[in-house]
Amino acid sequence: MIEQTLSIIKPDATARNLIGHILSRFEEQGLSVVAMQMCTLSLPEAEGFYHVHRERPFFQDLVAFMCSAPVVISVLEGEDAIARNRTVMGATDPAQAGEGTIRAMHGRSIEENSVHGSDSAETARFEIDYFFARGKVYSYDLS
Ligand code: IDP
Ligand code: MG
Repeated sequence: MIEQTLSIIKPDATARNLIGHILSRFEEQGLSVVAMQMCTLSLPEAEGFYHVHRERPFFQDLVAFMCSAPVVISVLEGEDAIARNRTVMGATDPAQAGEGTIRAMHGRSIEENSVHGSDSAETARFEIDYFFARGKVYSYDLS
């Protein structure tokens, strides 16, 4: 099924000049960029985005990290885009991520792991709507 998912290139990756390389990985794996913005998140924006994690011990560190440098936020579209993006990203902890995944190649730690990707259809809808007005998302394959 053709789906859309939300991707974030995190501050550790933008700071190391990896935007183009990471976008290339998505495109090589059949994911198309259909909306994009670069910005530095505010603390309230990052807290709202990660609200499902608000009780976790790393929450404050995570939001501070996400606001520490610019991020590139994009909507990716393709066949099974949500699961496909998670496969291309690799496991949360770069030390556990499969060879050739973005996190294995570039992640610095379980927190500074270079990319975010939605984990379900419901999350993808919330996350896309969080950053993009619906009329601003181009679509190759969805009506
Ligand atoms: P995911 O990004 O692979 O979906 P989640 O469990 O949803 O992983 O966690 C969201 C983000 O929180 C991770 O990508 C990572 O940046 C950070 N994180 C997750 N677990 C830890 C941890 O144990 N310590 C510090 N940061 C963590
Ligand atoms: Mg997650």
